[in-house]
Amino acid sequence: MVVIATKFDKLCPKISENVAHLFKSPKAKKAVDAIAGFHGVNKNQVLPVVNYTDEEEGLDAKDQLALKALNRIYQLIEGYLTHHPDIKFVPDGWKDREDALPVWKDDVEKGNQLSEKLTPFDDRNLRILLVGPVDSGKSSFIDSVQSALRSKITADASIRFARTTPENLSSTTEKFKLFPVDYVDNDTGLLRRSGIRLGDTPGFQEQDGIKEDHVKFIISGNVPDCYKIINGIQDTQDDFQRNPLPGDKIHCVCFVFDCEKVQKGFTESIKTSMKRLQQMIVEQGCPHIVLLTKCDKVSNSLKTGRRRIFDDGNVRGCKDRLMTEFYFKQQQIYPIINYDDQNDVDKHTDRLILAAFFKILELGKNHMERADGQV
Ligand SMILES: Nc1nc2c(ncn2[C@@H]2O[C@H](COP(=O)(O)OP(=O)(O)OP(=O)(O)O)[C@@H](O)[C@H]2O)c(=O)[nH]1
Ligand SMILES: [Mg+2]
Repeated sequence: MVVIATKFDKLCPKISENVAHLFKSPKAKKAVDAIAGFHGVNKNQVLPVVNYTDEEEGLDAKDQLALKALNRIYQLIEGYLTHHPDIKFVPDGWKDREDALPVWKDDVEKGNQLSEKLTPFDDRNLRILLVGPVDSGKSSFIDSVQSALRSKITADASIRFARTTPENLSSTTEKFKLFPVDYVDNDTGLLRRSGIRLGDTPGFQEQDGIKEDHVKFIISGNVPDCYKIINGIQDTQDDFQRNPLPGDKIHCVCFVFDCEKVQKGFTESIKTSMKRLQQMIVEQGCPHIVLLTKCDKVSNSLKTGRRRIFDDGNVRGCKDRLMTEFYFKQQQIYPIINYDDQNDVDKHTDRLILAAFFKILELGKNHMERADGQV
């Protein structure tokens, strides 16, 4: 442990002229002793600094103290690691994910890439399901994928209305609804319908609403399109598909979590539901990924730009929390920002959304082929 002790210029104003004054000052020495005593650490673990506040230029004395503190921290870590050779630091690869995002230099290249990824599904039905807590951005993701594919803002799935009660939210989506995925045909420039369907569901809420069993019925293909599930699903109901066809089943599930809520922490009931859901999906052998939405809400730099999302400390913190709380793997987590109230699509938002969407297609296709006995 170290203690960073700030505002030493208040005890020793001459420090700005020469940092050596600090080490001669009896007042500063007394303060270091008191801080060390208070925290029960050695005096050399108390690191005096003077922070930059409103200066426009760098000051040697402040720089020296900050670097001295950093150097001391480095020495302590190095010493600790020498005595604990079993601890190894392996880069976790999160930052490298930025380089793995899809790239294109112009609209033609983007169109070629989309055709390459989507034409294999022109005559194959692929069903993708979005699940997660209420208000997490499930419907917005469906719209965001459509917007990125058409290079035009689309809002078919999400419903715009101001929520009046931020606590105890009820889902705005009430039905299980399949949205066909369209993309621009490279030859004709017209919209082309793929066999991909994005399935929207109501969000998990504190009370009532969708439950894990309902999702299980949907994954198994028992629930027809546009089924109102906010009131529950009974296998005795007329439209319940008792003998679903293979094409009615779900091929990939996307868990959707909102960064802001991850940061605040979920209630026990949502945590339990998400864990049960995850367990059930694994038991069903259905692949899944995690969409971490609303990254713009936890980061000032992401509010205005979408670059370097993998460098953002708050987004990383949310990703880490999902990994420790739900045991998701890092590779399964895709940070995104949905199109919310933008007038137009932009390349950096598209790249994040399409990275997640392409992964979903890959997982879904593999699952479909395994189910068909092709591999
Ligand atoms: N800033 C920001 N807002 C978002 C993002 N994604 C969704 N939203 C907003 O969050 C709210 C909820 O989004 P929805 O897509 O309706 O969420 P949902 O999960 O479908 O909600 P339910 O169907 O009610 O469970 C809407 O007001 C969206 O505009 C995002 O990435 N960033
Ligand atoms: Mg919704």
